[in-house]
Amino acid sequence: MGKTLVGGLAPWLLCLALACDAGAGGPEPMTHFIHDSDGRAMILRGVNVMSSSKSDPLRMPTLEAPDVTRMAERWGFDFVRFLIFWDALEPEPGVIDQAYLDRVEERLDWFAAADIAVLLDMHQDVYSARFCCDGAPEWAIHDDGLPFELQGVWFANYFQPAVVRAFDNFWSYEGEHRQLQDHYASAWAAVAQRFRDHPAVIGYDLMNEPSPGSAFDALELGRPANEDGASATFDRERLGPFYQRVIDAIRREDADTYLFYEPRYGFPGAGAASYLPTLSDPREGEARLVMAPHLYSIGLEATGAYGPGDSTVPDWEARRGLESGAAGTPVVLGEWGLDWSTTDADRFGEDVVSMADRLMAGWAYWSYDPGSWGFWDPATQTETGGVAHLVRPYPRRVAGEPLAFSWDAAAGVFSLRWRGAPEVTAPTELVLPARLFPEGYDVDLGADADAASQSVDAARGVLSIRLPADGREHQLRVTRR
Ligand code: IDC
Repeated sequence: MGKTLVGGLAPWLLCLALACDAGAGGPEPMTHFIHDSDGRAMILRGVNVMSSSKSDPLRMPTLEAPDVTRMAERWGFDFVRFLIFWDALEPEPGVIDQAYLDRVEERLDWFAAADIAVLLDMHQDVYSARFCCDGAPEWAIHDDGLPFELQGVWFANYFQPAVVRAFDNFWSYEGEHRQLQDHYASAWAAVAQRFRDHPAVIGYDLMNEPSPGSAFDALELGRPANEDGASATFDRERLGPFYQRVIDAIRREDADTYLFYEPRYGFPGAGAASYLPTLSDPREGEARLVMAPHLYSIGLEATGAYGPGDSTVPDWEARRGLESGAAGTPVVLGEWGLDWSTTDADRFGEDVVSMADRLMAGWAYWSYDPGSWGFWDPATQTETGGVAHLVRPYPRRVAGEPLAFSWDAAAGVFSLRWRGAPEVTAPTELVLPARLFPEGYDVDLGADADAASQSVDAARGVLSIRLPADGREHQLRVTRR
């Protein structure tokens, strides 16, 4: 055990010590997965639901039950990252609004009925609604009276003095506002107490894009990793201990739900290093911690073009691959997204989805909201260009250990390799969205053909394959007719 851990850490530490390029050596696919109650590895693919809830007085998304069916049946999704907000949850210190959780639960029931797994995401943008966006309740803002001037681009507000100070006060657990983190952790514990047995809920995303406040290093991108820098100090001394406090508080209520944590807000989303310390899961048995980073190309966002030299995706793949390997966690990309009307949107979209397949990582696209970032653009009354990339075959459940999978859209070929597990008897399930296979498909299971039994859920486009449970390696190919 000790040896494996050191073995896993060594290349990562070496890389930090040598400040080597994250791309050196080539990324490795994941070897850790989330498992369902049948012991199958879960590859989660879906959407964020939804930005519209940020500005809704009841903090609910503009989503109806038929949307949920559509997600599963039309797009082939089995995963939703559902936004919840501290200000709705704990409107007064120590008072949990159970009516808010009732509204959340109503939506969770829709997802459960569609067999969509839900990650509850405690969302914040720019600390709080007071400063433009969403997150903390009014009583949890301590900005020491510093100025705030609303900026045109939402994320520029992160650098306003009042916002920076509000974050600094939140992070300073040894300072006079330590009750902020205690409240935050207790609010999470209340969510866990309420939803630990809900069949849709797979995980809790502890905080959306935790911003380092005054520790934000604006010049970090492009520099080699620096263990002594402000970002590393923030990750080690602020963010890591904060996550650990929240993890411990949730685990007092809920031993089993997966806990998802994000690198700090800023350049890790574009491929820079995270310096988070290894977190510990106090549950009995295997840890259930998941790294849930975001991915956005700064170049694409800032200039509307994805330059040929943009190394966001390979940098991100290498960093997150090494970090998750060292931490022993699966990776689920909690957010990635783009405006599909921008130049080179197709190239970026394809780079991300094929990278995620290589890593065998899950993802939640940002977002299900209508518009040019989403699936349906009301302005043009058409599906966006994103649909061609987002609707894609994947193995939603694997009876054993996934070894590799890929989709060749031009050839119409999906391939999967996995190693069976003697104790897992439930079937492997592939999502093969009907729109990609208008004339159907052929399944080639090679040597396993005779032993396999297959069944299809046509409404959902899910093919289930049952093989005798053993520890052998299997391989299949699905070919479009
Ligand atoms: C964006 C919404 C946008 C809204 C803004 C602020 O798309 O309509 O004005 O939030 O509330 C993130 C955030 C996520 C952002 C998203 C896209 O987690 O909340 O949504 N994004 O900008 N981080 C990077 C990008």
